[in-house]
Amino acid sequence: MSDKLKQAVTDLEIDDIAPLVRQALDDGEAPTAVLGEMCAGMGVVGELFEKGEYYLADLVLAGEGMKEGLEVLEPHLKAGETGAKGTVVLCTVKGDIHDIGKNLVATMLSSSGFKVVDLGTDVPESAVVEAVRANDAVGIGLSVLLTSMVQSIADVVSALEAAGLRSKVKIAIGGACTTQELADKMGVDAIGRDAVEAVRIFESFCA
Ligand code: B1M
Repeated sequence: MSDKLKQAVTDLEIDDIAPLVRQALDDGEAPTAVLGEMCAGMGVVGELFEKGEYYLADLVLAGEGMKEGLEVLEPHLKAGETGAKGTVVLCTVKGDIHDIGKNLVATMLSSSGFKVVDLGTDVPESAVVEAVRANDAVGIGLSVLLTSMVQSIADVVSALEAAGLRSKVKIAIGGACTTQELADKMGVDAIGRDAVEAVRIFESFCA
């Protein structure tokens, strides 16, 4: 596979991203491989931002490009949508508005047979509890990218405990700032490093 797509994301060649995704799919590349290439480009964008070579406006641009690419990719990833495996409540935690990774996890879970209740971004713990109750969810996926917002994970756990729901639902976290150590500290059940691993985790929760 060429790394044209990764390069286009890295170089913020936003208008090239969706056409390159289309071309890769036409060339017979697996949708998950195309996705991996886009994510790799986004990783480099993050590194350049950290080094001070890219600015916030560049992150916004990269985010827009990813969304355009994903619009082309998502119908191909969603082929197996049924909802039969159970319901997962998914969101980005309170204080955090990053949603590209969460949206990918939602797509992969749906395509693997889960019903996904996506609450969006910057979601308070009360909304998570309400959604778990209303949808009889088997799992919760929390996306967390900002180190400053990890306390929001503990807030969800505490709110579930207070509502008497903690033992009925498994929680997985994921996103740039999450680690196994953090998962242990916050009292959640698993950490998913990418969208494919997230699917494996929720499948294991249902087994
Ligand atoms: Co922000 N940002 N950002 N940002 N941003 C990061 C996260 C950062 C690491 C960049 C950096 O400094 N290197 C840094 C956080 C540092 C930290 O706290 N450790 C950062 C910062 C500081 C900020 C702001 C504070 C900047 C500012 O305002 N000064 C601000 C915060 C706003 C807020 O949330 N309150 C901010 C804003 C933004 C934009 C809005 C401009 C934009 C987001 C656009 C959007 O999401 N709609 C943005 C972007 C694009 C990024 C980076 C560059 C890319 C994130 C991304 O989309 N990656 C990011 C750098 C990085 O992550 N290396 C960065 C691609 C995506 C596919 O990967 O989200 O990791 P990811 O998801 C993966 C896995 O992590 C996993 O699966 C996904 C698919 O494989 N996964 C899960 C994710 N969620 C999961 C949930 C699960 C399981 C797996 O549940 C079970």
